Amino acid sequence: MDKSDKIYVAGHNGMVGSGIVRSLREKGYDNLLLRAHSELDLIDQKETFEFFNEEKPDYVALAAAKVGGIMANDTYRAQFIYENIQIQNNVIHAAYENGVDKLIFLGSSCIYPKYAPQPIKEEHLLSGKLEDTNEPYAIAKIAGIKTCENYYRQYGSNFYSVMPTNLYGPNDNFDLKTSHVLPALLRKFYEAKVEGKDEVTLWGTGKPEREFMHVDDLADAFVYLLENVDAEDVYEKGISHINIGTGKDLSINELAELIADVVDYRGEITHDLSKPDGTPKKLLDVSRLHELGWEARIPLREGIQQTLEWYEENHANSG
Ligand code: GFB
Repeated sequence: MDKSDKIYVAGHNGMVGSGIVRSLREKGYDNLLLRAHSELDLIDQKETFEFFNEEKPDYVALAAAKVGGIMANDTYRAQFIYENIQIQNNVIHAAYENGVDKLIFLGSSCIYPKYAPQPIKEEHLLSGKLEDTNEPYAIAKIAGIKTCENYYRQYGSNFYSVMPTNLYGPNDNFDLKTSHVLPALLRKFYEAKVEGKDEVTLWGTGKPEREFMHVDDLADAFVYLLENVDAEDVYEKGISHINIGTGKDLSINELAELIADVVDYRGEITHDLSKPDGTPKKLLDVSRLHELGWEARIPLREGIQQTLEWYEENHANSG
């Protein structure tokens, strides 16, 4: 790869896309192609094809997607399946038609069966039933993995997918109805501390276990793979994608205690059992990623502290 290669980061205003942009810039890539949602609607096939035809990017980071936490996934089910399939189909096919050198598609660990063996290996894809709350999103992401794989198998396209674990960090969604658990708890504990409340309520039992990775780690892994790993390195090993995670997980109750400690909240923690738990556990097996030469670096406590500081600077006073 050349530092002046034209790299299109689809979804650059989101948490993942903005992390990838920061990482690419830090590493000296200075020809980034970026379009806000208001300038280019990737759900629109004609607009997307015209954009690729005009711009002819060399590389594509496909981080544009409709995402959200457990309740957003369960509520906006039609939008999650339609918008995600539409975006990825348009971008992947346009990349193929315009001879893109490499495309990496981002998914999520919810693609695996609800009761997959732990830690979850890439080979466990499509070996059992999915978790119902995020089935539409998971089906869309599985379709994206298979689209990349089969464009490689039929056309030889250098396209493949990476599946990050639950991510957090700057530019995350802190809306309590639609966010993931980590930003939601960070906000809840922060507000309880500032407003002197003596109770914070978690959704569900708090028993499910999750693995959390800071977006800067994910972005570093992504650029490492973009620079060093091709589609044939993935598919020739008999897998369709690469897991990206830290290899460590904890329960939601443990996460809540950790965030309470970072925020210095000393009140009570209660549970709203009318809310779903989702998958009981999803810890990724990251041995393939380690074999490829990359490991996560940011410890969870440090990442939460940094995200809290970002939240205080960017959101805390803006309501
Ligand atoms: O992060 P989260 O929304 O999504 O929830 P998933 C993880 C766990 O935290 C669930 C519990 O057991 C929630 O019930 N939880 C406790 C909370 N308190 C809260 C809260 O205040 N807000 C939220 N959001 N959760 C998503 C998938 O699953 O993970 C997506 O739906 C995607 O498709 C994403 O894969 C990474 O980890 O359960």
